[in-house]
Amino acid sequence: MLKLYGGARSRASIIQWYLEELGLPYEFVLLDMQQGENLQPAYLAINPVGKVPAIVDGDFKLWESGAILMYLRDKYGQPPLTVEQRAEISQWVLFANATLGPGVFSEATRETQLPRLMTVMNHLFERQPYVLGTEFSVADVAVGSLLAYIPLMLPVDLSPYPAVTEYIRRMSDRPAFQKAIGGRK
Ligand SMILES: N[C@@H](CCC(=O)N[C@@H](CS)C(=O)NCC(=O)O)C(=O)O
Repeated sequence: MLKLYGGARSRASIIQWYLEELGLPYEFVLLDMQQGENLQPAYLAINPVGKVPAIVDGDFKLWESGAILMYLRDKYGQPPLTVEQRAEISQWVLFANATLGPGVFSEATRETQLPRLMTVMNHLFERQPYVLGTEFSVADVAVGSLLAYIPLMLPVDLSPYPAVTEYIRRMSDRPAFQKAIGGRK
């Protein structure tokens, strides 16, 4: 069975959300990060960087949440993607991890980046319910998880961006989201 390695309140929840959406059986291996279990040789053999999440699927090991999401989509998602569809999903997954997350969660950049990024996302969700249009996809897991973490983790007011707030509510209502992330802080 596929193993997902994570810590309590870690980015492993993002992967867990998608595994739940896919309906795949998996084992969540909870590492005691407080005790540095992620830096012990047994886990460093899976991810030499010592960060979570990571997965082991048969003999295959993979780390970095964006890469894991794309792998799961490619291996277990339906229908198969064209090169262009896959590139567009990669765009959003990379945007979430390299632009949205660092821009909003870093205090140094939040003041300038949050309004800029939320304005773009608000316009997008005024036009369509999901990141790619009318269908939920792994791009929503990547982008939606980070957006949902904003009100859970940051003292910021999202009321100027009602379409983003409504999108977060839509994502949070999904049973798979509830199971993996819920409303926890
Ligand atoms: N870019 C990585 C970030 C991974 C990351 O920073 N994970 C944190 C937990 S959310 C971690 O493992 N921290 C432990 C440490 O840095 O030792 C990803 O998206 O997978």
